[in-house]
Amino acid sequence: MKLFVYHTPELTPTDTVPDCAIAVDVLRATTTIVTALAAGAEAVQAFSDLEKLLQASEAWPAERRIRVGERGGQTVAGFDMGNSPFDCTPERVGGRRIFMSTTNGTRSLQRVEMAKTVLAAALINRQAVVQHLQAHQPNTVWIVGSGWEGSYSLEDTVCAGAIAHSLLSHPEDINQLAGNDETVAAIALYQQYQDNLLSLLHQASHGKRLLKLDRHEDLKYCAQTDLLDVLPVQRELGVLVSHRN
Ligand code: 3SL
Repeated sequence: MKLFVYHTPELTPTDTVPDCAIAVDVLRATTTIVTALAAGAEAVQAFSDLEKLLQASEAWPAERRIRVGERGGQTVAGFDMGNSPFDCTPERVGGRRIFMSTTNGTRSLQRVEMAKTVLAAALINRQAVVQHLQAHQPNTVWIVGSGWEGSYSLEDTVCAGAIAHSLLSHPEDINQLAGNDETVAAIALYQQYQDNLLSLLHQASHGKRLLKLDRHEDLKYCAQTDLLDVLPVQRELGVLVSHRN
């Protein structure tokens, strides 16, 4: 297995697709996707474009859909929910399809949607992702951070590092596993912060943005590792369902 970390969707190669692509948006889209599926949502359908989301969701029975829209950390006017994982209770999302568009996370999912296998990862489901990779041994894996509007984010890189680090049986295996320098750097970031992930999220620029919006509890939740044994897998273009390990 060769693992490549890309910090943003824009940095992924455009002339090839991997066997397995893993989209990461710790704050907060992929954390919310994992939580919604754990709470019994039928599926999460991701859109980068709000208009396309509204059109597609119109065709779905109103009582079986939830429209999640986030821009700049805030709920989009007219949408049912913003992007907080705390909104994803079984009462609210159980049995429903989530139609979701967020500033960055749904864009990275869309960027890798042509890969043979597409997964969504966050810190809260790190172990579920690792188990899948260990069981299936794809030849090439991309972990794609969502960043913020084209720029680097600490929280997505540390999650990439957490996944990569768990794949190493011995430290020297890094030479075999790492497909690019970003992978080595992500592992080093994780090693530095693994016992203090919440403080890293507090230092992250998007973490600071969310704290200004009073989302302290969201950061605490998103900083937890291996909380849920849920693996979001793309079943059809843009539609993620839960694959329980
Ligand atoms: O950028 C995104 O996709 C969102 O996850 C941002 S937020 O955490 O909902 O503000």
